[in-house]
Amino acid sequence: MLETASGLYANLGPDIMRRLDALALFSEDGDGVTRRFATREHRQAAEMIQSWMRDAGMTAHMDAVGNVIGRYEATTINAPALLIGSHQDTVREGGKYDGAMGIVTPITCIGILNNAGERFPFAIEVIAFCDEEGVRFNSTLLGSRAIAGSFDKAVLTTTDSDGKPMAEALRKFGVDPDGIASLARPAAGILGFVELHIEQGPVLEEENLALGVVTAIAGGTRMSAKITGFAGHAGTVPMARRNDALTAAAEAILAIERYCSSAPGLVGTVGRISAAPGAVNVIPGEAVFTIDIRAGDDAVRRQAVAAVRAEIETICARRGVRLAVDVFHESDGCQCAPWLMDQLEAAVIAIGQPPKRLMSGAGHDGMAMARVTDVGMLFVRCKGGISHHPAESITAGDAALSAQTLLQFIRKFEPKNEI
Ligand code: HGY
Ligand code: MN
Ligand code: MN
Repeated sequence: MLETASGLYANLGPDIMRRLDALALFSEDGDGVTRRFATREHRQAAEMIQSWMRDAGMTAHMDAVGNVIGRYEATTINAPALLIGSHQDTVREGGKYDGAMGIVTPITCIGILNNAGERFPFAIEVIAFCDEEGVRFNSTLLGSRAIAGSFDKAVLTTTDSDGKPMAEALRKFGVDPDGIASLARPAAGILGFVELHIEQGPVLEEENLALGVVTAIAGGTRMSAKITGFAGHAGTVPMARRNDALTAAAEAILAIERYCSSAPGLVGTVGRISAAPGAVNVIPGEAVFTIDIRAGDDAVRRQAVAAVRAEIETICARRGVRLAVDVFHESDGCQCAPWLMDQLEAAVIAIGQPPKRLMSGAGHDGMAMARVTDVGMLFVRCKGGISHHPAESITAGDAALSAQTLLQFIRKFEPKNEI
């Protein structure tokens, strides 16, 4: 790849877009991209990522949880590493860029550094995390938690929708879950973690900006609510005598929407619901739905979770149905490290883009990585702020700008403490 007088690399944007298109082919059927943890598609994507890493001058391997890790050596051996990465899994029928952008771009950047023979006093590791979305087993951040030393081995017994336990799925996938405990990285060998990600919101586009430096990642709570009523005949049970689990769930969902509209920065979503027995002429005896509540302020989120639970309890008691709530994920918000924000922002300015700081409403692997190292994030504009949808879209021009920023950041990177 050529560096022109203007400092731009010919084909940088199109090269990144081509790789993102290639990765998107590893998808289950349906619209958009569906690549779940420990599946054939995960394996195929991981192999392609490893081959790109090797082409870029890195050593590459898959670890015991299914992360792919590429290492670009420093000028000396055993130097500490700057970690850069994002996740290779997707939501169901998601887009091509959520996660993948933050894997493909750093690999492409390292290919450029390698071609130019540039090495640094620190190593660079690109990590393609195995599962950030938590689609298959409901537990998120699996890959980053393993590396940060907070992987809870109890999740290995959780099952997917086919009843397969995670440990068994991992063995079938070809990795050894007994090795996960030893993936935890000592903080001493890590200089920081940086993630490039699409914004997944409308702020940058509305302000006509390509790039933004993330200040903090909002925390989130995920719950499953099960309402048990009494199934019955849709034609014979009078309306006043029903214990309909689904109408109770409907009222609960509206209460969640109402409460979560009451504070700035607070959001609540019911993304999945099922009713049983599930027939046109049977009053639902059971309704199960998920609740996702997030806020930039952890105290606001905790208060919302408590208030929403209390309100649903009241609704269920009035309607004569039973409620059971299971909190299956809870993550506090995470502040990005000021020194990494400053260096990312300096890189944005150096490539001629205006500085902008914003917070992330979406969750990211940095939330887990913050336990072991300082975290920084760079957002790139996406069309209409659309994400978790097949219509997710970015431009090749913005991809090139984000890669140039990352290159600039790496070249000027100053660890917080002397190596
Ligand atoms: O759901 C999230 O915030 C992220 O996209 N995993
Ligand atoms: Mn996502
Ligand atoms: Mn993501």
